[in-house]
Parts: sequence; C-alpha cells; structure tokens
Amino acid sequence: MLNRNKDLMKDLMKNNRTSILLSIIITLFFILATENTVAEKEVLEIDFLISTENTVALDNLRVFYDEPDAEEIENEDYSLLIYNQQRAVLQNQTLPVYFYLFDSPQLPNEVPLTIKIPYHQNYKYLELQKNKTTFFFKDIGILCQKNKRCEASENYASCPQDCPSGGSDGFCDTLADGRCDPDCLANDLDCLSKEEGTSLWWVIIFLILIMIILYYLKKTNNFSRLMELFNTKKKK
Ligand SMILES: [Ca+2]
Ligand SMILES: [Ca+2]
Repeated sequence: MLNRNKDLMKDLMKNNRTSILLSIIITLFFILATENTVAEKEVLEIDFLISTENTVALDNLRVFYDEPDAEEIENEDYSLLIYNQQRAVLQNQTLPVYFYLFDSPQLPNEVPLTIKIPYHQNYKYLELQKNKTTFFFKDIGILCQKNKRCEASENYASCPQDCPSGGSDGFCDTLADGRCDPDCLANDLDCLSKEEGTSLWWVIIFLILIMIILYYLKKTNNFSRLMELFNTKKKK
C-alpha cells in the first residue's frame, strides 16, 4: 500500500513537471505571437505652462498609444473641456493646477502641466476654465484635417486616413504592414533584415514543434518513460 502511494506521488510529480514545462513553452509562444498585436488606445497628450495671471503656453500636443490619466478630482477650480465641430462637449475634467514648488518656500508664477486624455478624431476645440470662466481657447482640429495629406500636426494615431502606417510621421506605429517605419528605433518587425525575420520564424516553428512533441508524449504517457531513460543514463 505504502509503495503504491509512493508510485502515485512519483507519477504525479512527473506529470506536474511536464505540465510546468508545457505551460512555460505555451506562455513563451503566446508572448511572441501577441507582442505586436496588443490593442492600444489613442491618447492625446497636452503639455501646458499655466501662469497665475491665467496666461497659457501650449508646449506640446500629440497623439500616441498609451493609457489615459486616471480620472480623479484634483483642483476643482481649473477644468479642461474639449468640443467637437458643433460645440458639443466631448471631454470635461478637472486639472491638477497648484502654484507651489516642492522643497521651496517661493511660490512660482507659472507651473507646467502634462495631461493624457482619451483621443477621438472629432476633437475640434480645447478650452481651459477657471471657476467656470474661459481663459484659454484653441482650435485643435489640426490633429486630423482629412485632406489626404499627412501634415506635421498629424500622425498614424491621430489621423490614419491621411497618415498610413509605416510612414514618416514622427510616430512609430509598430504595425506588421510590410513597411519598415522610419520612426521606429527597434520594435518594428518589418525593419528586420530578411535573414533576421527568417530566423525569428524558425524559432517560432521550432517552439511549436517542441510543443506538439511534448503534448504527444504526454498524451501517450511516453514522456515519463523518456525521463526515466534519461535519468538512468545520467546515473550510469
Ligand atoms: Ca491631413
Ligand atoms: Ca511612422
């Protein structure tokens, strides 16, 4: 009875090892397969410099793939509103504007602010308000002017109708479209040389083959026998 239990435990451990090995290989395969196909959201990043006099310098306005800032009430005095062409409000959120500096008793005249909000192509006007009074208003329709020309203010994330993937638009889209995006430093698989691309596919095929063989061995219970044979040879 005791020996039977020991044998059962051994079998269980062997099966566990096989399962762990299989899980690692399957995970590796899915990481490789999904690396370039993760769906990301378009995000509008805005960099402001806001002064105590309520003057605003808009330093940067760009669209890329990322997570928007978590919505939380910061300072209810300041808000940002985005409208469409028909002046309907599409976004309305409070802004974390505070005129102080860490570790400094002096109060600054202006503070920088960077925010990331979800982006939609119908964004047309941006407005800043303090206590419900407008102190900044800007046309941001330049992010996507559908005119079949990819302009400096547009990219594949903000205006794919004008800026096709893989083009030179200051944005690395990493899309598998057969075009090496000149804006990508590394992570566009289309930029790999033919030899590098072929090697990567061989690695993937090799992993799939190992998976199939291990699955077959496990199913026919030959994996345990194979491991036993391997261990016996090792002991010798
Ligand atoms: Ca355009
Ligand atoms: Ca590009």
